[in-house]
Amino acid sequence: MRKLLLEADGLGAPKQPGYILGFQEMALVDSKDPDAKPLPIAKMMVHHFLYFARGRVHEGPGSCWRGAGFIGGRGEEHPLGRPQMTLPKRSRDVYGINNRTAEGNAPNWSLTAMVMNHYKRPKSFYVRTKVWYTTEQRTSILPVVIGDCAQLANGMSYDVPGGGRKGSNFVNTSDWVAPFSGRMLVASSHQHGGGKYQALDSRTCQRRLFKAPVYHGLPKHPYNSIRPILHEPGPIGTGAYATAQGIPIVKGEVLRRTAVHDDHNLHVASMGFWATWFVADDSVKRCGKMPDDVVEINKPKHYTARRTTTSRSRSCPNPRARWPCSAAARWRSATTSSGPARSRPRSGKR
Ligand SMILES: [Cu+2]
Repeated sequence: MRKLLLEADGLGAPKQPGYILGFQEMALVDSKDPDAKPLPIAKMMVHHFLYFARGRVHEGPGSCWRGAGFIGGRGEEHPLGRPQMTLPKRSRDVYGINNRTAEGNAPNWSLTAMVMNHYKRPKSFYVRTKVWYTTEQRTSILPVVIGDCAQLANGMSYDVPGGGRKGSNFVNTSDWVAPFSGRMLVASSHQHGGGKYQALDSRTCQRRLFKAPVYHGLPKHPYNSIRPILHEPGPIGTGAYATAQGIPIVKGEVLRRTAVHDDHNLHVASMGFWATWFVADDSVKRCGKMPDDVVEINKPKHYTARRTTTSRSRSCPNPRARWPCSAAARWRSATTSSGPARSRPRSGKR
């Protein structure tokens, strides 16, 4: 894992203050040629990229990552390097993330990159980031990470102990109280291997906002087939949604996130949080009408609904043995026993 400074010099990060309208690409490449082909994920696997513009204005309250200037990221659920945390084109004419300091300058960015090298030799590379950007005026988007902020010290991760009967679930949940009134424009669920789905509900309005599936790769997908296995294969997609109208959320409204994981097997460093984009709006009504323009934006073409495992401890006498013994054995069996592609995700039992 590396943390890199991207200076606001027009090369690392934008030189002019302005608005980030979305991220088109976050890719690993071999050269500075703008058309260089991204390195294959089977060779360089991106675990995550996280971009920050520390010190920028209009961060907005209520995020687990407040003060960090979070502006965007790519997880394993974006194997193609298109992070999807973006808006439909017409909304880019209206909204953007304010990329300027209180003094009116463009802030430096930083990039936290975790990449796994499968070239089996030391390898240098570039991270190519393409953003939609404007120096025109926009209404500020407030990126808010909704999770259990107590997990922040552990990088937002927690272990799922496993050991339950087949099909059993481990549920991690937390409540978030909206510190302002606004409209939620984007909501992107983040989970790792072992995740089944993550829900986001309004307790105040007694309604479900999203139930985000976890999409797994087919057996031949690089996540399942690359060796050596460096960690449990993650999803190739997770439920992510965008709406230009936005979901009305009033100040004080309580949202509950519910991350559901498989509890039959051990899952080290599981995650469950929502990366959201809001715009502040005091005109929203309590439990106002839900938008009718919600679209799902990160659903892969081919996937399986759930990784299935046949043996949890084939080569490990102690099923609770830590990685890599039991885990590697399970993943080996998992990669050979995934089911066929389904048209609809199957959700776990609660
Ligand atoms: Cu993660």
